[in-house]
Amino acid sequence: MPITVPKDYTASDLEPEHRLWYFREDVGINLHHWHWHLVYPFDGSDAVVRKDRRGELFYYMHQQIVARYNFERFSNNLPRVQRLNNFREPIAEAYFPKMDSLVASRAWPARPSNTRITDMNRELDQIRFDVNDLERWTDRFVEACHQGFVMNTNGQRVTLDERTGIDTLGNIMESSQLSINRPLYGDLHNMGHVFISYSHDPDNRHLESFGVMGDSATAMRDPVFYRWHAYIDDLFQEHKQRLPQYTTQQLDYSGIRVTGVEVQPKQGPVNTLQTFWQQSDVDLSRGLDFNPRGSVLARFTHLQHSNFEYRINITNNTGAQAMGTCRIFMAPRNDERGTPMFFRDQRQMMTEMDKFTVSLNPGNNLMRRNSTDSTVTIPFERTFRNLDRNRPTAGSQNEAEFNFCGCGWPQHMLVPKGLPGTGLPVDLFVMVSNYQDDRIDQDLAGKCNDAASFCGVRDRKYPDRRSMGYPFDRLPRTGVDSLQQFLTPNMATTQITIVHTDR
Ligand SMILES: [Cu+2]
Repeated sequence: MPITVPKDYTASDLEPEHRLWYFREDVGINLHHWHWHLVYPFDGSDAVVRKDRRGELFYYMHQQIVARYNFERFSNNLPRVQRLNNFREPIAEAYFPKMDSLVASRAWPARPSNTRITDMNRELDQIRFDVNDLERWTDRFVEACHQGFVMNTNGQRVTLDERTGIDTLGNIMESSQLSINRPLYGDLHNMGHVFISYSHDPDNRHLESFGVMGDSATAMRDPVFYRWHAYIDDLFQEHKQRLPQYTTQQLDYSGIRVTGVEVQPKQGPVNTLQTFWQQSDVDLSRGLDFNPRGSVLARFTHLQHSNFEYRINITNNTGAQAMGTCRIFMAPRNDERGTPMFFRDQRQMMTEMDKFTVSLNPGNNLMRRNSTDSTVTIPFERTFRNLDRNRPTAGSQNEAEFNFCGCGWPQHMLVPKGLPGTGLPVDLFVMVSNYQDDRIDQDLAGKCNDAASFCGVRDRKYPDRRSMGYPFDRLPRTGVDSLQQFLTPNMATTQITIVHTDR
């Protein structure tokens, strides 16, 4: 007998933020986030923490979460998420997790509307920080971005260059033990989580533990997670905005033209994606600490979409075989007021859908790619796999690889929810970049790399030499105000719609 997780168990429709319950409380999304922080810990043995571009991946994976969340907000007639940029202001958004009434083995404290974060002094947890600290760390971070360098612990300047600057800043921001100067730059992102998670009991007088924001397995359930990360992302943009803009020469791939792109769902009209609700049963017995052991099935409702295929026409006029990297993104076409978005805004909502290598014959090529092959996602069965089945020996390399394979955006959340009726208007974007500038030569045999865009590859280099989020990670060249104006011949866009059926 499965335990049914009701659709509306944490709030009612009196709370507008509750419209996004299906995203925030999605078990798969939370599993992805937990796995990500598990395989990219911020402290521990150096061999585990010091992974290729891990600071940059911290920035990029969370930037993409905020982009996707904003997408979903537009699907629910809500405006973009507001940055939590004033630590002295009460937090309007409340969250009452209620997980104890389902399966969690401890009570997760709630945060009522308009709670403020205050100076923290929890003797037992040995946590003592002031709100001032967050403000000081913010200022130092922004100062580094504006000056273009950070100061290491020997008082030497380290330039924030185009290639490694974002990685340095990612490790400072989180912060990880790789931070170049923890005494100076502090621990902004993590402590923000901690401040919010103890906002109901900052000095432990009520003997209450931390709320959901204090654990990577549960943090994404809380609306404030996205306000916090919108703020973190905005700070990274202080650096990104100062990098040289990509020139048309850098963006283009001479001789390669993308002449058309469309999406064809399994059923239904071309260029229309369908979303709907689905009920699934998963075994949650691994998360429970009571006896007897055995299956504990939970039946929950989640977003789903019908699978589809990208069809991309590419002309190769180089006269020889050519290799390229196909990069697919999408973003809402209009803002929350219904007016077409400026490129500056739209680029930050560009949601990565897929990225793969293509081999192009001279002349015309039709590339077909299934949505289930996306390099940001892992299959539904992997997200909800049984962790006891085929589990390698504890502590072995194989076990580490097994754990790593659980990292990846859940396939059922690849397509943002649509709007009913005429649907949500979306710009689909495709680019074929020059493989010579993208390639990383390495052996990936036996490695999980199907969600490499968000998770990298364990103990290997990030399998794309470009900046993460390329070509949308920087401000556009002068004169570019719209996506159309941004395009070089090796790029194309198509207007598609996402239609949601509320059943
Ligand atoms: Cu995170």
